[in-house]
Amino acid sequence: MSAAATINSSLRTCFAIILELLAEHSQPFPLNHSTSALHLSGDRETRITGSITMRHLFARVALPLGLLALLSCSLLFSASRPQSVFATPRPKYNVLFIISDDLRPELGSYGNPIVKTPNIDCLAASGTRFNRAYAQFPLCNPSRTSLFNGRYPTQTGVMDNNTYFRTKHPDYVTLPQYFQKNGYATLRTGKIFHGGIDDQVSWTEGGEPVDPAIVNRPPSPVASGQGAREVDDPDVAPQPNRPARASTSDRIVVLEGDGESHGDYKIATRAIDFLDRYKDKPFFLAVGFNKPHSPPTAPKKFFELYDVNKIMLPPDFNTHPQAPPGFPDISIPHRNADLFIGRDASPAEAREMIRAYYASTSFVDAQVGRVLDELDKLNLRDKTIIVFWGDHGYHLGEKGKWSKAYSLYEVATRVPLIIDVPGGKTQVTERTVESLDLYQTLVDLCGLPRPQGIEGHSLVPLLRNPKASWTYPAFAVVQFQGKFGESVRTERWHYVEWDEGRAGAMLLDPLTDPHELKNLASDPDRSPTVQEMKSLLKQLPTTP
Ligand SMILES: [Ca+2]
Repeated sequence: MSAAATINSSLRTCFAIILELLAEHSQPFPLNHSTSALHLSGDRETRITGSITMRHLFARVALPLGLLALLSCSLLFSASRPQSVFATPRPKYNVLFIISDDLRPELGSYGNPIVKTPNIDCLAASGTRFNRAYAQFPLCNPSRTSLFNGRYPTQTGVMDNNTYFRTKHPDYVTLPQYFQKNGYATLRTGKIFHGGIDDQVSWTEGGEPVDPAIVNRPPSPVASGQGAREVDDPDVAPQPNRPARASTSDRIVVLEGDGESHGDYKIATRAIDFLDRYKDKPFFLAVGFNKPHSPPTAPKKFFELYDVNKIMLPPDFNTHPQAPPGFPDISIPHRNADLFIGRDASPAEAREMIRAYYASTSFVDAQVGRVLDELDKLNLRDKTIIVFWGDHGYHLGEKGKWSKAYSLYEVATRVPLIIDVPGGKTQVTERTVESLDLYQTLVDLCGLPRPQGIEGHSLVPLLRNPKASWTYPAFAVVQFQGKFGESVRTERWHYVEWDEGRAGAMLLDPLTDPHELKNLASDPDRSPTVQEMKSLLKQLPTTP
C-alpha cells in the first residue's frame, strides 16, 4: 500500500470514529431544546448542529474537536485525495413499519384499562403516541393504498377491496419503492397493501404478484349502489371460487400453544429472519399482521387474560346495525360485513366477541414483541425508526355494527399510531393527523429528498414538539350506496356528509359527546360550525 493510500485509509478510520462519536451522542432531532434552524430533510451536518444540548456539549464538540486537532497534520497531506470522507453517504436510519389489521386504538397505552398489550405499550413509552390519527377510508385496501402512495382515495380512485392502484396509476412511486430507489432494501412480510393485491415492484424481497381472482371481481354493489340495498357485498357473499365469508369470518378461533401454526406468528418469524439477514444494510421492513381482523383469533392463554363478565358494552350497543334517531340512515349499513353477518348479536354474544377481539389484539402484541426483541438483540434499536399503525377503526357493537366498512363515525376512522424515533421520549400529541402523513414523515426522518406529488404533512414538527401549532384537519371518505361520503375531523369538531349533504349530514361534538350519540347538524346554533366544516371539506383534493 502506498503512503498516500495509508494516510487516506487512516483518515477514513479516524473520521469514521469521529462520525460515530457524533452519531452516538446526537439525536436525530432536537427533543431537548428549541433550535429552530433544524431542517430534518437537510444534510447530516445540519442534524448534528441542531441536536446539541448542554448535557452533551462536551461529548459532541470538545471530544471531536480534539480528535480533529490530532488529525490536522494528516489533513495537510491529504488535500489531494480523490474522495473526501464527507462524500460518504449520510447514515440512514432503518424503518420498521408494523401494521395491525382492523385494530382500533384499544390498547393499554391508549387508556383501555382491560386490554393487555405490554409490548406495544412499551413502544409507546419510548415514542410519540398520536391520539387523534385517522385513516382516509374505513376499509383495508383503500386506506393502505392511500398511505403507501401518499394520496387521498379521491386521487388514487381506489375505494374498494378489489382495485389494484396501478391499473389506474401505473406511475405511482409507493413509499417502500421510494426508499428502494434511495438505496434501501425493502422487505415485506404479511399484509401490507391488501390480501391478493401486493405491489411486487415495491419490494426487494417478499413481494407477490396480484391475484387475478381478487382484482377481477366485479365492483361491490354495496359501494356502487347497484342492486338492492341489502344485497351482499362480494366480501360477504359466496363467490364461485371463494368460501362464504360468513362461515369463515363470523366466528371465534382458539389456537394451541403460542399460536405457532397461525399466519401472524409466521409473519413475525419471517420479520426476524429479515432482520438477521439485512441487519448491516439500510432496510425498510414492513410487517403486516392480519389480526385482530375477523375471525378474532388467539391462543387460549390470551383468552384467559380476560374475564368476559368485565367486558363492557358500548353505550349505544344495539343487537343489529342501525343509525340512531336523528342520524342519517346511510351512516350505518344495515348489514354487518365482518362479524354477526346477517344475524343479531345478543349482549352475551357481544361480550364474548369483544373478549375475542381483545385476545386477538394481545396475540398481535406478542408478535410485535418478538420482532422488537430481535431488533434489540441485534442492537438495531438506535438505528431504526419504528412505526406502529392500524389501517382503520372498527365498530365493536357501537350502533349495532361489527365492522368498519362504510362507516364515517369516529370509531371507524380513528387509528392507533405510534412513532418511535431513536433518541425519542414518551410523548402524546392531540393534533389531528392523517395516515397518509406517514409518507412525508418517514422521508423526512430518513433525510431523503422530498418526493413530488405527495399529499399530507410531515409529522416531524409534532415529534419535536407534540403541542406544536397544527392547523391541518383529517379527512376520510367512503363510497356507499352510490353516494360519496366525506368526513372532516378537527381537534374540536367532527363533521360528515353524504352526497354533499343531500343524503344526510352529521355534526358531532367530541368534547361533550365522545360516543357520538347526538347529531347537531340541524341545530341552528351550530350553523356557523357546519358552514366552517363544509368549507374545510372543499380542501379535500380530488383526482387531478
Ligand atoms: Ca383492515
